[in-house]
Amino acid sequence: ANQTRIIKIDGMTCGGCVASIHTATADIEGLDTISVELTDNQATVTFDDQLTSADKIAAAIEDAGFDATVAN
Ligand code: 9UX
Repeated sequence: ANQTRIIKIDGMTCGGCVASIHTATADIEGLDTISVELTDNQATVTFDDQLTSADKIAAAIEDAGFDATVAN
């Protein structure tokens, strides 16, 4: 099924960080959309839960150097 989740992200300070997160998540199979909200310190993601998970997406953001926590 498709899910929408919010991932809280610490460590984003400029648009370059937003771009880094887009790059870090671009190849995740099953991730449909990611909206990185810099001033809210979060990203809203939609994905197919048969192919990926909020935890996997958060792990990719962590690998890019940010602190990412699934919020809901
Ligand atoms: Mo901006 Mo972010 O100079 O990883 S790119 S702070």
